[in-house]
Amino acid sequence: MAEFFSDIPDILFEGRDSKNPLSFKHYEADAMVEGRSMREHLRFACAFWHTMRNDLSDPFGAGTAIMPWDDGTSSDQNTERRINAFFEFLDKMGIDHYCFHDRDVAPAGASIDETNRNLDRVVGILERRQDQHGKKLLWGTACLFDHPRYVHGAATSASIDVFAHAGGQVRRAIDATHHLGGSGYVFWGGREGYSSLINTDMPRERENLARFLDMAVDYRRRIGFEGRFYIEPKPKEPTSHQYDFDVATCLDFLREFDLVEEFMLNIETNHATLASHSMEHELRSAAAAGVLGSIDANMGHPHLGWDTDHFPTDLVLATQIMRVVLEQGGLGEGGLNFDAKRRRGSFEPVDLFHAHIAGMDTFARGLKIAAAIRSDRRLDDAIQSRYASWDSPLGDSIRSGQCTLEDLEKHAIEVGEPAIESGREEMLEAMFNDFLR
Ligand code: XLS
Ligand code: NI
Ligand code: NI
Repeated sequence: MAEFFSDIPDILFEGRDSKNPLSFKHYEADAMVEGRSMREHLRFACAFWHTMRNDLSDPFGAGTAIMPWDDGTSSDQNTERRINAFFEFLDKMGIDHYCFHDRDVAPAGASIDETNRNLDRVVGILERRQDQHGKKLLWGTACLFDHPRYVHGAATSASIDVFAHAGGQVRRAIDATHHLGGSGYVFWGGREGYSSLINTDMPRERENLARFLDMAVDYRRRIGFEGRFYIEPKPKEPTSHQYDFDVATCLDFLREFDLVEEFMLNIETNHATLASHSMEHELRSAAAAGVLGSIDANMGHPHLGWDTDHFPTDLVLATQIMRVVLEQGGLGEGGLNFDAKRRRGSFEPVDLFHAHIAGMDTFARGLKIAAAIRSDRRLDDAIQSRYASWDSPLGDSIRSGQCTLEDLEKHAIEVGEPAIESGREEMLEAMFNDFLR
């Protein structure tokens, strides 16, 4: 029963010639691409914190979002109404998955006991709504950055008491995720980094973070939670340096502390750009190490240097992302979570629909284009032929560790000055562009 968005129709696929803004032009959930439905490839998820809790305030002004279902209180009724509005939204959008932080869905209480009771109650509501609406939890997480006690971090706080609070909170957030059948649980560093090195014992904080994650792995095992654990890299903001800086830094950390078997990565586009990487770089780095698990689909603004969480509407970007995802055979239990918010000026409820439609259609189109690029093969062949000299006996001996520097010298004398070939960068970029239609 439509209650909160009664003036908005179900969003349906109408095809690329439709002029109806409240329809999909490209996302056709059951259409097949490379032998799988778009729904399965894309596994879209909606972020409760942005879609239901973000009032669109910014450091310079108050919230603008019109949310008739939300009276701004932490009452039980309001908490439940928000959840009801959310599931109605998911239904109308045809989005199958969602993600939340513990504190987005359930308010903190005056004591740990009361906070836990609030969360338990809400988990019961979420469970019923999931069943009624046929929705799934992609991942849950704990908000370890909002409360003032986490001002200096949570698992990397200078205070062992804060560390303990964070541990208890993560325990309950994993319980909630487990209870709701979540397919993953995310650790985003929040304030796990430093504001300044003048007061920071960096090695100790990194070690503490590793021990914290160890305990989470141990807990997961004991309760039998089989969902994936993800780390979400981010280089900075709100800290000036975050320990999960980027994919390479996370991999180094996970390997150093012997955690690499236990974690995959949830990679966010705007975090990649904050780290001065392209999203494709981050995805390829993770995929090569077998840890590309899930994606926070958003994008930054080219002129702004912070995590603006724009909805992803860049077709080139979506195509690059889906090309990597297709190459690794999909995201498995992961998905594309719109960790994205509307602009402050897009404050009407209908803008939530426009924003998600824009993101979903962009990715559907990116998926189709990426599949076309793959079946055409010219771009893949260009890379393969560029490295063709490595498919040789010398290449085999280098890869197998047999080859010595003397062998290389002998080979160099034999072949003489190598013939160097053009990289054809612009030709290939033009070829890529030809697919964007
Ligand atoms: C913040 C992060 C956050 C995580 C979940 O920048 O993207 O939203 O995805 O805690
Ligand atoms: Ni995120
Ligand atoms: Ni982010």
